[in-house]
Amino acid sequence: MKEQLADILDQVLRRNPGEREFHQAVREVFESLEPVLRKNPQYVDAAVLERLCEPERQIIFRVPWVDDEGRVQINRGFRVEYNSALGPYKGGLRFHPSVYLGIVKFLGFEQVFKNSLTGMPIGGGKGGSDFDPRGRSTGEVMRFCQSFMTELYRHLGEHTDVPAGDIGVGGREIGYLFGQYKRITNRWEAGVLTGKGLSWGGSLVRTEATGYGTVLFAERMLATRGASFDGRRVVVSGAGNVAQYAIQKAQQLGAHVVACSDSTGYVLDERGIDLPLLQQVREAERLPVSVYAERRGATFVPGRRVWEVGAEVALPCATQNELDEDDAAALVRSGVLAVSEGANMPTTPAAVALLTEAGVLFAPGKAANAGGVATSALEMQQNASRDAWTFEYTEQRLAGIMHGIHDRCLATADEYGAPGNYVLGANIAGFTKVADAMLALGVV
Ligand code: NDP
Ligand code: 2IT
Repeated sequence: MKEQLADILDQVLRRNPGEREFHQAVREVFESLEPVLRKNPQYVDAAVLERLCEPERQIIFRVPWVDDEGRVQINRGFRVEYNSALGPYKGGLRFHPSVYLGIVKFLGFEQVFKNSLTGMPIGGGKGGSDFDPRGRSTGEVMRFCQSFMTELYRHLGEHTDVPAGDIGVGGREIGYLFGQYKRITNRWEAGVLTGKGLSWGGSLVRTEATGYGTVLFAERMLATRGASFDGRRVVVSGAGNVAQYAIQKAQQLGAHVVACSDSTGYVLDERGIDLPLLQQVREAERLPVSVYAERRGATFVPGRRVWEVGAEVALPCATQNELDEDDAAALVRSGVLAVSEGANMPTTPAAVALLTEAGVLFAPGKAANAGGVATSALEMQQNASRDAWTFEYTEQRLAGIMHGIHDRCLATADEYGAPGNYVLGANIAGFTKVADAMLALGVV
């Protein structure tokens, strides 16, 4: 079985040259699957793995737009419709200069397993563009979003493919994308995008859901060792959507959140992060975290990673491969108890190994950050029934889903003889549901 897995992985690497992040994501899942394939040879016979490594559809398109100086700009747009065995393609759009096919495929691959873990009827997809929204005016962002949707709309639909936000795509961008979709199709089709504003079809708690879910997962994980967030020193990376609401929920649970970051460096604020000020700086004014530090009288450390300050709970909420072996070693030296991934694949494989060997509780992103997409599915549910739920009810649903994912990961890890291994539990539990659906649907 090991050899068969190695052969399939080899094929994946050969067929997708240069897509480093995609290779990493596939390799990480494959490392968990040997016991499940041994027990279920039908998955091997039906080439489920080979099919899972080939997206159902990959769309790449030109996005032309005109900047404020009247110059024509060209970006590249992507949508990888990865797997629809469990439901319509579902997953975010990322606007960041580092976006290329390998990033979108890694995110789409992860999304398939994550969405399966939520227990909701959603398949996996991901998209985005190498457009860099930083330094662009609101008018430029709007024209870019309109051009992007002018091509993408024909591939979308509430029963077909339902995008949402990711890095560089928040409420503002979803508004422009939704507006253009509505204009082109002449349909007020709320279920075609999630993360919408509350007055035009959005769901309460969607904005908070990813960060909240990451902390709720970590809370449940800490409880398995009789521990909690109360009084703990917490460090968060990133300062965007996921980071902000991870900070908020951790603070609600009594944690002392002392640091966060962005691509320019990190802020150390021993008095505890002042979230309203951080949101004023990052959301309202779209400025770097150094401005927060200046206004707050906190320390800003340029060009370094936040992990060096040490923490009892670490929440990586920025981007892929942002916590490496050295960072993990620094965290272990500082006595870290748990790491819960708010971002997608933020911890390098060597860092995961080091944390696991040191006995640190480790929650992989496809389980810990699933609260965002799960609440997107709740938004779709409200849209389909033309209903709007309360904050309390929606948050209760989110908590139930996160606890369910946690417990399923743990039970699956136990079943396969790896107690406490959330990586193995998440990969196998996520895989099994999709694999069974793919078998049932025939060779498609
Ligand atoms: P935002 O755009 O709101 O924030 C991203 C944050 O990460 C910013 O602080 C940004 O800093 C920082 N960042 C981005 N790229 C880099 C980089 N290459 N190096 C260092 N810092 C970087 O995005 P989100 O908060 O929505 O997303 C954060 C992570 O969470 C991503 O991995 C995303 O895939 C994942 N995620 C998001 C979900 C959601 O619902 N939004 C759901 C599940 C996962 P700067 O502004 O300086 O670039
Ligand atoms: O990575 C993710 O799960 C997201 N960016 C959210 C996807 C969604 O459809 O809400």
